[in-house]
Amino acid sequence: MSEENKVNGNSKNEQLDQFRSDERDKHLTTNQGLKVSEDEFSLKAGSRGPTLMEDFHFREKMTHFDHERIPERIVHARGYGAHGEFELYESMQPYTKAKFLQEPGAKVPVFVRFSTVAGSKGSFDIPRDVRGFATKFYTEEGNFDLVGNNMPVFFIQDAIKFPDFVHAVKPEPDTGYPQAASAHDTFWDFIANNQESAHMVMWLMSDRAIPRSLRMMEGFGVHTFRFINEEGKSHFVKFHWKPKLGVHSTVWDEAQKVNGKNPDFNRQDIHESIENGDYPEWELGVQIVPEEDEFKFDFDVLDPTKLWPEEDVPVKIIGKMTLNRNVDNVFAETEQVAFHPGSVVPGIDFSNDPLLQGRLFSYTDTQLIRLGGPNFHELPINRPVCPFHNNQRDGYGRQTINIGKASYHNNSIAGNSPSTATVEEGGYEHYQEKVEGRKIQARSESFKDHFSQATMFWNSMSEVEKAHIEEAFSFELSMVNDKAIRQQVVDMIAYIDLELSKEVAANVGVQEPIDGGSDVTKSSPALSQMNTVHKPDTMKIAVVLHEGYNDTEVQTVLEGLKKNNTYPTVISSKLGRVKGQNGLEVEAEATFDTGDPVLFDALYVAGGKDSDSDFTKKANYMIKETFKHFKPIGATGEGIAILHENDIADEPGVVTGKGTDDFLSGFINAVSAHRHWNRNL
Ligand code: HDE
Repeated sequence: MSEENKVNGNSKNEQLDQFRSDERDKHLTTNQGLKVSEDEFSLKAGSRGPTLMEDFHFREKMTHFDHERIPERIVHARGYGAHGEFELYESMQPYTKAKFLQEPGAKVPVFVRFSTVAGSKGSFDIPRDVRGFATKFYTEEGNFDLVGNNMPVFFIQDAIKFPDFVHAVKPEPDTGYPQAASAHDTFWDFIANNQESAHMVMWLMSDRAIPRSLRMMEGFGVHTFRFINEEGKSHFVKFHWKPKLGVHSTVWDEAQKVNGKNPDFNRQDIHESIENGDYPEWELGVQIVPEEDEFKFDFDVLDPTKLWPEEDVPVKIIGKMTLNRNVDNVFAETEQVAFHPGSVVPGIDFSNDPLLQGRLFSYTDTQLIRLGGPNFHELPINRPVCPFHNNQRDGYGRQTINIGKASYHNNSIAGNSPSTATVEEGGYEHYQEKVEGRKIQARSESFKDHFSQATMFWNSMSEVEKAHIEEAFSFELSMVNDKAIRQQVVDMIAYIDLELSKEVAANVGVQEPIDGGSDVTKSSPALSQMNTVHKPDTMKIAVVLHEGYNDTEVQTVLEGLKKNNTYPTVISSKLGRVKGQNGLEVEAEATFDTGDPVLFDALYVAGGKDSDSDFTKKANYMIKETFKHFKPIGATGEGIAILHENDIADEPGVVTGKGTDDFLSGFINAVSAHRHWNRNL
């Protein structure tokens, strides 16, 4: 185990250590422990003869290799995992008896897996898609899994429709494409014919679907859960993760290019930030509604296509999660981790949200096929840090060696153990909700308004965000071949906002809708990304220079950028040392070929006296792309002349000057702002 893995005295980390294996400085052996003397040549009858069956090492090695893959997750296949801890700020004792939510300052280990939803495991990182945000809290009372997304609502209201929805978004069955994209006929056909999706589709068309970083997105439990306190009283609760760096996105043109230039952009970004010690942090928030207030809203709290506006039900911040350790082995940890919304601890319970209810079945079922049997809870990443005992036995891959004869309850030969625990002893008791009703397959009347919150979302967007949503609808529908589907979707958008639907109609070659319109005027400012946190921290800055740059200016800027916790990368025509006019040497870590501007948050052009036309041409490309994606640009020295060729020096977020403190603070301010939307493009 590496030294840094030992540091934080984290109980999950200590447990995982028993399973870690360091192969360095060891002899190569078979799985039976036999030392191997030859690993390059199979056993043959003569050096030019046939391979012999007797070569047990070859057979074992090849057989194991042949079985290295397991089925990828049907959804959320492409994931990134990391370890960390959750620390409580404020006791939730009035609302829940969950032990890890009692003592301010108490910490529990966590494992988080982020994911895209539709794409397969080898797809790219920034499709237009929902992101999974699943957290396993390893508490002393057992594992609590908060299996959420980066959007607070969902496409459907009832779990029975999930297979249909997923079939529609996945590559079309007769062609096998498109990969990791909703921009195709079956997805939009599903949307138009299942209009409960209206609200979620607005989120999917918004900037939230193309996050700049996994570290810069919110997380939501989506469903209404329950908190149960010591007295047995229930409150409805919704969970939120709020990123300390704020919520930031890419723009669509940029995202598409990033996917080609670096398909691992998001995973590399978070991996590196953890390695650098810039640990990603989120605060945990809860919205709490007393059970008596269940019917006080103009929507049903059980409906997963509805959110609770933060202005109506404030988000109480109760703790912080820090991700501070990358996995040692992606397969063993990120791939084999098994989440389940039904993994709860005393004090947390479910609501009757029909989507949640169905999920409570699906997650165990899916692990049985994916992880090959019922013992996946014994895999190191899935084990709780508290003891677990029951009468479940045997099955594929069983690791526990249960001793004794009794594997049934009740028994007398083992003194009726393992014994059930009373509530006082920490036994889980389901909340005794009173339920009455006929068995029926129907949508509740209270679930029938599909458009009000979709309109509220639209009303809450800034002009820029609205423009992005319109562009996203136009892009996606332009990829739909069947004109009738395009028309149907546009007709549906009309019930969210008539103007929006008209604009989209004009862009995608269908009739303007006749019916539609909405009288919803409500908005929720908390939904707009414009109102988020802005910091320069961990922003990636491309620093473009050539031989003969101004040493003093470049040095001041590079040092200043680092001091402000940004990550500068020097880019030049070729890798290696680049000399300034007075002899300073800086290392170019990327070339124009590998350091594409879409991979950076901002650009600083220093140029250089000895630059040639090829350098200027490429620096100009960097400027144009960065400008087009609304990102900050700074220039000093010869860089200013290159900038002037583009006629953008007076545009917002473009900073020029000498490489002094003034320039630096102007540039850092521009970097903090992240995007400068009011440019003349
Ligand atoms: Fe999932 N979902 N889901 N889901 N989900 C899975 O479980 C399912 C839903 C979410 O990183 C699967 O282990 C149904 C909502 C995340 O390992 C599967 C329904 C939300 C992850 C499954 C939903 C989620 C999954 C596939 C509709 C946000 C990745 C692999 C009723 C609250 C977890 C697996 C990870 C994964 C079923 C809807 C979040 C098939 C039936 C709503 C973050 O069991």
